[in-house]
Amino acid sequence: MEQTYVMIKPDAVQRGLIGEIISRIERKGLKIAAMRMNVMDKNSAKAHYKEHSERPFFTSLIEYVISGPSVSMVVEGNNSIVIMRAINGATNPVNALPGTIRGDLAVETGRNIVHASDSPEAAKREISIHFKDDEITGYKKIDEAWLY
Ligand code: RTP
Ligand code: MG
Repeated sequence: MEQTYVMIKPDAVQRGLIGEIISRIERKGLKIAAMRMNVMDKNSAKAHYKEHSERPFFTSLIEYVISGPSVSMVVEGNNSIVIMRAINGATNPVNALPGTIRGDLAVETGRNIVHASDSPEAAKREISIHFKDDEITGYKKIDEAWLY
C-alpha cells in the first residue's frame, strides 16, 4: 500500500487545526499508519527540505518548521501521494482552490499549514527521516474491503 509523509506545520498546531486536518485525511478514506507530535530537530528539518537548501527562503523555512510543535504522520492508501497533494492544495494559498486545506484555511506561502511528499522517492526519503520502521503500524481496518 502506498505511503506518504504528511506534516501539520507549527502554525496549524498553534491555530488549533490539528483535528480539522486529520479529519479531512480520515474522511477522504486514507489511513494514518504512524503519528507523532514534537518540535522537529533542526537537522531533520534541513534534511527534509534539502532540495530547497540553495533557495533564498531556506533559512526562514527551517525556522518556521522548527518554531513549535508539529504533527508528523505516515498516511497510507492507493495513490496516497497524489491524493494528499490534492487535499493540501497549491503551495501558495492564493492559488489553492476552495475545498483544499490551504484554500480553505491559509493565506500565505510562508504559513501554509501542511506538507505532503511530492513523489514516491520523496515519500520514502521523508518517512525514513522522521520515522523508524517499528514506529509505523501495519494494522488492518475492519472495513478494509472498501477503504484502506
Ligand atoms: P511542502 O513541501 O511544504 O509540502 O510545500 P510544497 O511542496 O507545496 O512547496 P515547496 O516548493 O516544496 O516549498 C516548500 C515550502 O517552502 C515554503 N516556501 N516559501 N517564500 C517562498 O517563495 C516560498 N516558497 C516555498 C512554503 O512553506 C512551502 O510549503
Ligand atoms: Mg515540497
